[in-house]
Amino acid sequence: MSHRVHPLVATMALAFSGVVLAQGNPQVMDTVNVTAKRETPLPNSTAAMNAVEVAGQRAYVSDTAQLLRDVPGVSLYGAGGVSSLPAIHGLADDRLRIKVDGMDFIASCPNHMNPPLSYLNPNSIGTLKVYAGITPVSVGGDSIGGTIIANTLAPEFAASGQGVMAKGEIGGYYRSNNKAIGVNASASVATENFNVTYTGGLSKADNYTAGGDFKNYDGTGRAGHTLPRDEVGSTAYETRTHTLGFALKGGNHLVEAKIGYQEVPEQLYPNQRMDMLDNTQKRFNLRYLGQFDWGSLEARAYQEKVDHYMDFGADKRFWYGSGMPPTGSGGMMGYDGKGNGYPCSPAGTVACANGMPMYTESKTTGFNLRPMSCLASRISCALAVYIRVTGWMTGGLPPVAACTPVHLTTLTMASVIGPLCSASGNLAITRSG
Ligand SMILES: [Cu+2]
Repeated sequence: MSHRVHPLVATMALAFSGVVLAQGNPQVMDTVNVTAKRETPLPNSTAAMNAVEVAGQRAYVSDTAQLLRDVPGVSLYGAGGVSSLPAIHGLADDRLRIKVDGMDFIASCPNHMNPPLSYLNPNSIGTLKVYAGITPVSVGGDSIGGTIIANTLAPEFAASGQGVMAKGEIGGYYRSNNKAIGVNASASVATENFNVTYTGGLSKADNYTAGGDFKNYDGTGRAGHTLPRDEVGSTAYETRTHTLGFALKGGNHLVEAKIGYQEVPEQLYPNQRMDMLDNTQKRFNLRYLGQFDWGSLEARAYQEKVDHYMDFGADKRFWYGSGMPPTGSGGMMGYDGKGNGYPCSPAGTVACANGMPMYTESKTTGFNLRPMSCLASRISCALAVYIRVTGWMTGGLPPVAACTPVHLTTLTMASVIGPLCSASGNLAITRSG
């Protein structure tokens, strides 16, 4: 014989039994800790990549900016083979702040052929962060479109008792379309307190080939130089990038020095009537990072020097001018009616212009200081000073040749204080003449 107990009856029985039990033996609960992640008041980065995530793309990426192509809100202007220009929500160039190892670079070339990310080899990337839109003051602010923070690999030190640690890596790739070949290598030797690291990469490529003919002519503007109708002219490039770093660690103090050297003998631009025929960047970056009872202090001093030369490359017309041979190049239709320029004389006139060479020298010197208090982790105070000297420009065409060399000195002082201090300031002084 079985009895069914109504659920309401069972509930009331349990409730009253609890009252009786509680009256007899008072229960004292253990301490209950409730934890939750504190909301970050500052905007988080839209995307962040580390060396491991980047490693999988090194085999087919020659252009560091291409690593950002899948980041929401980021698009890339395809320019030279290794100099894509990132745009965040449609804003690019000087509307973005791009920091490389804490250094603020801008393109020295007036055509922005050498953007900051082009100075990094993809295999040297340690971390890559994108702030699309609002940028936290902790990374400097001062950008309308957003900020890109690229850092090379952080120095590694041997574990206690490990002795000397040595590691290295070598890689390479080959792409058949444009005969692109690249090699990269890194090596480091470290003790518990000292690290020396080299990273480098070489890449070289010819013009790439389209899926089929996309034009109905073979000429390039240079007599005797033609291109197949499926070959995209002015897409070849060659780069050589080297970075040597030293780091010294003692207790809570770290001192780093990094020396960078990049040479680009050639990078041609299919979207510009101009090509980069030589670009050399030398940079030196000295950093101190210390941890104290009150927080941390980061100080940095750096200098970048760029020598830039651009002119019409091999796949573009070199002789221009409205006159007819022998003193003119042949005008728009060329001396032969096929658009080819005539090597006329005397050069440097309206009727006969031999290319349009432009040289730019620039030197950027920067200092920044960033104390961070651990007592109020939302406060980040930074003081940065940038001094920029941009050199001179000369050219072959009369309008440019007539320009006097341009010297530009820019002094920027920026002080940034976090949201709790609710104040920020930026002072920029530009002098040209
Ligand atoms: Cu240029």
